[in-house]
Amino acid sequence: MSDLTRTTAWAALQQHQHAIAPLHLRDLFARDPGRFERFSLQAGPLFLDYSKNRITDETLTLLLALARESQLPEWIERLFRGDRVNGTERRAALHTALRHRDHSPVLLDGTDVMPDVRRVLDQMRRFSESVRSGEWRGYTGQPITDVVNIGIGGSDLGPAMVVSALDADCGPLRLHFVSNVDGADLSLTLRRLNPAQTLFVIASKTFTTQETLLNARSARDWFLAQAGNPSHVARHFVAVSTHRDEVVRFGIDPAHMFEFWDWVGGRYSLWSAIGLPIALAIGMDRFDALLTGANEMDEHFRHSPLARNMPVLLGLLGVWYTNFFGAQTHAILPYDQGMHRFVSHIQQVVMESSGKNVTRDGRPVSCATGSVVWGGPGTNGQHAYFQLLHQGTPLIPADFLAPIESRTPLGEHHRVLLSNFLAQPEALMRGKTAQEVRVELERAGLKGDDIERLLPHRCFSGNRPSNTLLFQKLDARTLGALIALYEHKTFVQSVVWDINAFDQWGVELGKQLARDLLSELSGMPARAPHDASTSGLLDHVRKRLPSA
Ligand code: G6Q
Repeated sequence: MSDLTRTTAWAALQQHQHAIAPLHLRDLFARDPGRFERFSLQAGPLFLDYSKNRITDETLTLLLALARESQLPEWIERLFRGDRVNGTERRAALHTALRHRDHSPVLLDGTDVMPDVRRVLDQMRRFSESVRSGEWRGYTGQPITDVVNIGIGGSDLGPAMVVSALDADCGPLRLHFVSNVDGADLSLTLRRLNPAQTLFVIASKTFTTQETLLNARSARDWFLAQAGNPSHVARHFVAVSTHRDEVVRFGIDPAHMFEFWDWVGGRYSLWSAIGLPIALAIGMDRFDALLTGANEMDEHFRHSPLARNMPVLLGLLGVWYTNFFGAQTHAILPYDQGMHRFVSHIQQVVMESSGKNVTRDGRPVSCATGSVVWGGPGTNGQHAYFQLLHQGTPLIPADFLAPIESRTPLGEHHRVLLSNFLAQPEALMRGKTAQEVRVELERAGLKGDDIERLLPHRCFSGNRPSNTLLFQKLDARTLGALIALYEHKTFVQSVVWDINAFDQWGVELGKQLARDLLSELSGMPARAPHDASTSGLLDHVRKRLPSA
C-alpha cells in the first residue's frame, strides 16, 4: 500500500479536522435533533451510541473513504477466507472458524478446518461434563473440586476474564488462574488446595513458554509430594497446546491433550481449546453460547455495509482520535463488576496487535499506530482516575459499557450504577461553563473574589468524546459478541495503518536477554557485555541474592 498519509482521504480528513476542532459537541447536539438516531446502531445483542463523538456526517463520509482507500472490504474477506494475513509468520488468523456455527466449510489451503474444530469441541464437551458431574475422579477416587489453569498471556487473560465475567462460582468447580512466574502466584493458589481433588490445565500454544513450564513443573512437584506415584499425574494434568511432542515430553498423556492450531493467535485463542477452563467453569452449553455471540458479531462484521458496521465504525473513530487529534490512550469502562478483567484482555488484543512501527512490507509507518488501552469497572474509576478524563489536558476517548439488567439484583444498586453510567458520558460531553459555575456558586451563597478564585477550578471544558455500549444482560452470548467486537475493531485499525495485527515480535528481545541474565544470575560468565546500568544492577542483585 502507498503511504497512508499521502492519500487523498488522509489529506481530506486533516483539513476537515481543522473545521471540526472548534465545534463543541453541546452545539452539535443542540442544532441536530436526529443526531442520536443517526449515530447509533444495534448489532446482535449490542446497542452502540456513538453520537457523543466529535464528528459530523462529513467526518464519517471521509473516514469511510479512508477505509475504502485502505481496501478494508477486501481485507475483511481475506481474514474470513483464511488468507495468510499474518505475513511475517505466514499464517492465517482464522479465529472466526472456531466460532463458525453453520455446516458450511471453512477452507485453509483447500482443506476444511471445521471437522477438526468440531472434534476438539466434542472432546471439550465430554471432558468438561465428566469433570463437572464428578464422574472424572482423582487418584484417591474423589471428584475434582478445583481447577488450576497454568498459562500466560493469550493462554490466560481471555479464559480468566470470561470465567470471572460469567460467574463461575455458581458451578460445581472452583477455577484458579496461575500465570506469573513469581512463585507467589502458584504458592498462594496451591496453599488452599487438596492435590487429590485438583485438576491442572497446562495451557500453552507452544508448550515452551518459560513461565508456564516452570509453574507446571512446580505444580507437578507439589502434586507428587502427596500423590507419590507418577502414574497419578494422568488423572490430574491435562494439556492444551498445538505441540503434541512437547506435551508428551512434559509427561502428560496425549489422550488428555486438547489440540488447537497455528492459525489461532494466542490473544485470539479463548475460542479454541484454550477456553477449556471456561467450559469447566460454566459448562459447555454456555461456552457454545459464547461462540454463538462471537459468530453473530463475525457475521455482522463480514456482511454489514461499512457505514452500519459496528467494528468498522469503532475502528475508524479510534483512527480519527489517534491520528487527527493526537490521542494516545483509550479508556474502556465497563459498569459491571464481573467485567473487572475485561480491560486486561482487550488491552492485550489491542496493544499486541497494534504496537507496530513498520508496515506489512517492512517500511516505517508514517503515522501513529495503536494506543494505550486502560480502564476498569465503574463506578470505582469515578473515585480515582476520572478526574483526568474530565479536567486533564490529554484527550482520552472512552467506551462506556453496561448491562441494562443486573444478574445480581440488590435493592437500588443497579439503578444507582446505571445513573452513574449515564451521567459520566453526559458530563464529559457537556462540561460546565463559567456562566453555569457562577450561577451555582452564587446560589451556594459565595460572592465576589471567592467566586472568581474558584471559577477556573470548577469549570469543565466538556467536548470529550465517548461511545456508549448497552446490552440487556451480561450473558455468554453478549460477552462473546463484545470480545469479537473489539477483536474486529483492532483488525480494522490494523488495515488502515497497514500493519500486521497478528504477530508480536516486540516481546522477543526481552525474552532473549532474560535467558542470558538467568545464567549470569546462576554464576555463569556473561556471553555478551551489558551496558553499565544492567551490569551494575546485576552485580547489586548478585551480592545480595540469598543462595538457593
Ligand atoms: C498472544 C501472544 C502471547 C502468548 C503467550 C503464551 O497473542 O502470543 O501472549 O499467548 O506468550 O504463549 P504460549 O501459549 O505459547 O505459552
